[in-house]
Amino acid sequence: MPHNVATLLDPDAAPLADNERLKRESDFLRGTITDDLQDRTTGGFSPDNFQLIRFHGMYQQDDRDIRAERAEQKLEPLHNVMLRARMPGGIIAPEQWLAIDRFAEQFTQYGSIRLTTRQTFQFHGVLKPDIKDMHQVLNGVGIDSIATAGDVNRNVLCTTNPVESALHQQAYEWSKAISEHLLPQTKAYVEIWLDGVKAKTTEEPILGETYLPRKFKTTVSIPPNNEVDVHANDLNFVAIAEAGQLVGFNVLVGGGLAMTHGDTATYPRKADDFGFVSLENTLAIAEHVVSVQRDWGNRANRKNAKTKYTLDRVGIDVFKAEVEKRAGVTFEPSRPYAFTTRGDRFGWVEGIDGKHHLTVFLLNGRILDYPGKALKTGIRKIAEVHQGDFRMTANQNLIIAGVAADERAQIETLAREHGLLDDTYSAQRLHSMACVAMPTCPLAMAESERYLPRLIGLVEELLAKHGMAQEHIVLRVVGCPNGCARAMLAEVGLVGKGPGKYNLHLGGNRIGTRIPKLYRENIGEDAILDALDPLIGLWAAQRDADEGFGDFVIRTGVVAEVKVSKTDFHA
Ligand code: SRM
Ligand code: SF4
Repeated sequence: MPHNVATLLDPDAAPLADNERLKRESDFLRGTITDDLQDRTTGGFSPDNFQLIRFHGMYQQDDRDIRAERAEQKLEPLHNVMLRARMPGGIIAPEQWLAIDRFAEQFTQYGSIRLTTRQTFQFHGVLKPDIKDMHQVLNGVGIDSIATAGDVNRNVLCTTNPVESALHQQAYEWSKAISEHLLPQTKAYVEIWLDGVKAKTTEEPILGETYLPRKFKTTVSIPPNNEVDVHANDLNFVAIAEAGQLVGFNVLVGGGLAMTHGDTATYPRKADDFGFVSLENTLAIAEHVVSVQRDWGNRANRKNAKTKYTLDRVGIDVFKAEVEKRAGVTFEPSRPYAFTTRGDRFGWVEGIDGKHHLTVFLLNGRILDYPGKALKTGIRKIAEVHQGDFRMTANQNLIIAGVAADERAQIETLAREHGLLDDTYSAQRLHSMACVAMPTCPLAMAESERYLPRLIGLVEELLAKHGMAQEHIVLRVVGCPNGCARAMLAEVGLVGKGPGKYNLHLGGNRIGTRIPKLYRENIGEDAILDALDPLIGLWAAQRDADEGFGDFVIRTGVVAEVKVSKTDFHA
């Protein structure tokens, strides 16, 4: 019996989610966006278009810090959009950087460029009259924002490995090819934002006319670095190389990190190993993991719609067999590989091609000129002289890549002058990350990006108190259980519950292959520190050689290990 939506769900008991209606009625993602764009009586979009602009890479937002004040003045919220660009593998050329720097400065509410946990950048606070210009400026330098949000395959990540340049180039080409293969075919983006010729779209051969049941995320990774955090993603291609040449990929399916507070039917889940595929079968496998999820994913309940829930509902073997049948490809046994790290290599490294690469730490990926640290100006000045490219890492940092030996000194001077290189940063700081949250994220329940600097200082004090000042804990904070800074793969993960209140999860590991378990619920800063203080003390006293904090709390039974999310995570 085919496992399609009709057979897996009782249509009477479970009507389709409203997003299904609006996708179906949208004429392949056009909706009435153009009409809304011309309506200057409001800065916002109608409810359906509010959803549809996401497929074009934008979210309607407003500044939550000033929402109440505007309401008192009987003004509508200051509607604007956040734009997220499509940058497979996170590579951006200097001339592209200069264009986005100019746009951010002149036309965004905050003036910032925000690097994300998925190797791209966001503009926050673009007003309606400037939206079309924004797309045209980006298009002028070869950047688009197609399918960076909405129920589609999102920006495809690729490990930023500048050292093994040949292998990286091959893996990067695959991330671009997969991204392009899975892109929507509709010309709505070109028509609406670039004034392209109207061309009737008649089908979406891969995504289908109602697109996917939910967002879908893909990576290409190069072991041993798990920077991309494969277990946060629906579909992962783990590069298998022989003598420095890519020969194929191990395929991992069904990762995802979001949950909903109080709903035990939702949980973060690791991806399952489906096996090895050769290069010539890669696109077919990508296409049919997507097509099976398209047809079998839950279109009634968006909270249970992602691939991870489809796998748990139909069974891994059934899902995998259907992919094999549709693709006409049989997975081979997985090839050996190991992830041993997922952090960025800060400072200079030399690649095997003799080029030099400088990774700079950018707290939360927020690029602005701060007092004493003119980060944005610094990157602009580097872009003006840099001959190589920039690479945005999945840890919200930036690599100035492909620097010739005789240009290294100039780049380093500019980086130091503008606070992009700071040797005083602790290991703890370099391993901490937060999502955006307030004031732009409408879903934030607690502060995250704005809280992280303070929290890092407090954790640094605890480490120093126990003689561990040189050590680090992979610390990630998210403002709500959607988990955008991947707290559900951290050694210590804080998940926003309400203003100043977080759930404290412990027991992820340093390489991102274990999900942390709830340890304390709905606690404020004092209780967080009270919980961590004795545990860090025990870790300092009793750890095995080089044992990470997450491994320690699992080994000593502080929290139980999450092995099978569906049964263990909420137990
Ligand atoms: Fe996310 C929604 C920011 C990576 C899971 N995410 C949002 C929105 C757009 C809020 C909204 O829907 O209105 C946030 C915008 C905040 C703002 O003002 O910018 C937002 N997510 C981000 C970013 C910018 C966080 C960051 O600090 O870098 C990341 C952008 C990535 C990108 O470039 O595409 C970001 N989001 C993630 C990740 C991590 C990852 O993919 O590696 C996750 C967890 C992995 C996963 O998907 O399971 C993630 N974001 C979500 C979810 C929960 C999805 C779900 O399965 O239920 C939402 C809410 C939703 O989709 O309904 C969400
Ligand atoms: Fe917003 Fe929640 Fe994502 Fe943070 S985790 S950016 S608060 S949706």
